[in-house]
Amino acid sequence: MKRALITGITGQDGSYLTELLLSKGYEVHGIIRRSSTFNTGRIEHLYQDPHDPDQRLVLHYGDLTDSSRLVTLIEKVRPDEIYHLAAQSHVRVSFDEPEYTGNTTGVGTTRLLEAIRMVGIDTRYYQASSSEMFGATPPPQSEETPFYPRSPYGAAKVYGYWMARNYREAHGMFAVNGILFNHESPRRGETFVTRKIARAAARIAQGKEQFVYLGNLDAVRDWGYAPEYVEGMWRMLQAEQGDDYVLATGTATTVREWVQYCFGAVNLDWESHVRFDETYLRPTEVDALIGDASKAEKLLGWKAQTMPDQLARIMVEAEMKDLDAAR
Ligand code: NAP
Ligand code: F7E
Repeated sequence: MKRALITGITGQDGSYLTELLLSKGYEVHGIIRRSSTFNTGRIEHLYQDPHDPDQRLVLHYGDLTDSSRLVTLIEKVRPDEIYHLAAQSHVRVSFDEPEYTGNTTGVGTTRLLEAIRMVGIDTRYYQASSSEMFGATPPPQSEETPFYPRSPYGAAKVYGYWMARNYREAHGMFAVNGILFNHESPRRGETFVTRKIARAAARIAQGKEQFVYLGNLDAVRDWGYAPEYVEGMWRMLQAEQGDDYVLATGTATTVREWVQYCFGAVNLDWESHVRFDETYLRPTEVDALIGDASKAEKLLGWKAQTMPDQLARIMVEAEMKDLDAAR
């Protein structure tokens, strides 16, 4: 039985990846942060009693800022595959907390890579790199596009990208960079723009709120569906050698168009409900991200299936269902 270790198992991608790996027969180990309230909501449906002799999902406390814990965990679990997904992943927040973002999203990667090297296991490593690394470089963006990050988050991810590549080149590690464009789902954090808007459209349709406050409506993003992207991560680690791949839909959607899709799904006129709040502007914005995923299609047989208009509908319907269930 293959054994995987996932950092960031409680996040959007961690939860879908855990479902995928369990369905493939893996034993899955996940690192969770100690917190005073439960942070395991996204994987609650997968929880297995530690007393179950057939337990295949095991959770361990740990943190990206704690090197010695990463060493003891790698030593204990000795995974065949490591998916490094944990990060302070919010771009706007990274301007408020640049040092913390650098420490977790950037140096946290080095701590993990170094823990693997110190323990000396032969494992395959996935680095959650991001289209935010391209930043100001105009689209379309591929594996060959130069990086020009526009936030502390983007800069931290560029550092993590090069550390993963360096461990591949310097130490012969099977290390992969998945350069993923925005991917969304009903499990997306509530403060990312797609979920925020889908949630607001549903709540406004049900009379729970009247307005949603947003920043820049002109930004262009390439929004795909998260469950398809975790399949791509897995495929990257099954390849013959470690490499770097872009995953994206190749489509361009503005925030304004996303608003139109979501409000359209509940038959509302968006202009009556959307208000501007400068709090949501960023000191430096990434104007346009549109990915070219042809390498992943050619080498991994991966292609995005769900396009942004369908995705908006999926997310609004999920919000409506949750509101109905809570009644
Ligand atoms: P997410 O929902 O924000 O999840 C982040 C995960 O990291 C959570 O499990 C979080 O734990 C954990 N974490 C944060 N700080 C930590 C720390 N100091 N120690 C240990 N764990 C920590 O992110 P996501 O959307 O699933 O994305 C997964 C990865 O892909 C991230 O690295 C993100 O930067 C990257 N990425 C995402 C996208 C996207 O569009 N979603 C695109 C490109 C790259 P808690 O649950 O306790 O907060
Ligand atoms: O913003 C604009 C905002 O926060 C998208 C992360 O997963 O994807 C994500 O980063 C756009 C930006 O995602 C609001 O200015 C307008 O242009 O949903 P977001 P992001 O910054 O693209 C990348 C690939 C990652 O790697 C990151 O981890 O929407 N925008 N008004 C707003 N954004 C937010 N959050 N809230 C607003 O009210």
